[in-house]
Amino acid sequence: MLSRDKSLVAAEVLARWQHPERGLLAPFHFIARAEELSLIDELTWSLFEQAIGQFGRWRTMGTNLSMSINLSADSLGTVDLPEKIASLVAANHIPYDAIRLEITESRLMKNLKTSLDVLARLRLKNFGLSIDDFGTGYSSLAQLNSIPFNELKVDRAFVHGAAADPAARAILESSVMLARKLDMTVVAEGVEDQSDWDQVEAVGCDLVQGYHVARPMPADQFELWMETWNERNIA
Ligand code: G
Ligand code: MN
Repeated sequence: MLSRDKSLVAAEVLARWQHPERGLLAPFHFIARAEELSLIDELTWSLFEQAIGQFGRWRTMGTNLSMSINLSADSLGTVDLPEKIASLVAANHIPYDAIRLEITESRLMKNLKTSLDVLARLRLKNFGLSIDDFGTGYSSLAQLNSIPFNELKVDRAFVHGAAADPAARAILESSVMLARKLDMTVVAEGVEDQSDWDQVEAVGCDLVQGYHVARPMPADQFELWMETWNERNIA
């Protein structure tokens, strides 16, 4: 994720499955199934351990990057989740506010009641909370206001191509306005080209993410990319 001056603010952890026959699979192909089979907690936790460990090593190298990690709404029923995440993060010497937890809007709204307590306790510990794929989940204003999110990520359906699509642009603009009123940071997902970049800049998004910035890449490659990004882009 980049800020408007193109400085690197955060990186999102993206799950991939190296399948022996089907090649490299994106989350679309396995997350919903893992949720159905109640395997999602195990998968998420394995990702957390790998990602937080890696992030701890990057922080020791001196970066003050944040890390965004996707959390399934299904996991928010686990009462000891805030303590579990907190001890992993603390063990790696990472401040809680350098971690942003992303929860998909549509799945969250289905079991909001049971999730609220866990979300509130995560936020009290100072973890960042992001509402992901915003615009696809029909949250009401009252619901949004009842959850302590501090970041809203507009779904790429309303970002990529928005310059030429008045309906998408209307949703993008209203999402930015809403986030402002609720005092949340706004992230535009799916910025794939310069025209998307210009559009999200014009409507006032705070942060930008997408193929135009970088394609998803393995951690060792990202380490090199990160080292040179600021040098290449900030005069
Ligand atoms: O639901 P969530 O926003 O966490 O989805 C992230 C997924 O979106 C990742 O698997 C990633 O590969 C994909 N992605 C990231 N940036 C872009 C982009 O600019 N365009 C498209 N089409 N997909 C993207
Ligand atoms: Mn996400």
